[in-house]
Amino acid sequence: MNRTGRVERVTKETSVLVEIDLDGSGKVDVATGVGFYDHMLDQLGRHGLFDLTVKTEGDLHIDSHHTIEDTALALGAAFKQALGDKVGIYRFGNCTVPLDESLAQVTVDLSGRPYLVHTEPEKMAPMIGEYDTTMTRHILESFVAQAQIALHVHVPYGRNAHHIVECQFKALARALRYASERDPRAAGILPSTKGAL
Ligand SMILES: [Mn+2]
Repeated sequence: MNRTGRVERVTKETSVLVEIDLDGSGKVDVATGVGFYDHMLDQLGRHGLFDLTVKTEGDLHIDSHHTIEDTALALGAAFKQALGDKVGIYRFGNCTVPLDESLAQVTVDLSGRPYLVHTEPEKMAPMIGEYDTTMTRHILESFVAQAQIALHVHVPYGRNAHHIVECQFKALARALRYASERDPRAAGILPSTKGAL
C-alpha cells in the first residue's frame, strides 16, 4: 500500500505543491525561494527518510511569511493524507538531536488532534538569510494544525540561531519517522483503545 500524499494549495498570496512518500529514502526536491527554509525541508526529508517534493511560488516581494506558512500548511495536509488510516504504525515517536551547542527534544503523537507545545531560547538572531526566526513556531503551528498531531518541541539551550532551528527540524524529522513507521508486531492493528485516530 502506498503511503503518499499530494497537496496543491493556491491562493492570491502563494502557490504550493507538496508531494510526500513516507516510505521513501530521503530523496528531496525542494524550492520555496527561501534558502534557509529549503535547507530545513531538506533536513525533514533526509532524516525522516521521506521522499519529498516542495515547490512554492510566493509573494516574496512582500516578505517570506506567506511563503513559509503556506508551505507548512500544505506539508501538514500532505503528511496527514499519506498517513492514511494509521493502521499498523508506531503512532508515538521521539528524538533528541544536538547540533554543536544547541539541543532539540521532539516528541510526537499522531493522535488526530492538533496540539503544539514549543519552547526555544528567547535570545536569538532575528534573521537567518531571508528566514525570520520567529517563523519556526509558526511553521510548527501550521504543520500541526493540518497534520492533526500532538507535537512537543523543546530547545532547552542553544546559542547560534542556525543551529537552534536546524536541530529542531532534524529531531522533528526523526520523531515523525519513528511515529509513522510500520510496527512489525502491530500489523493490521490500529494503535488506539478508542478505535479511532
Ligand atoms: Mn501567519
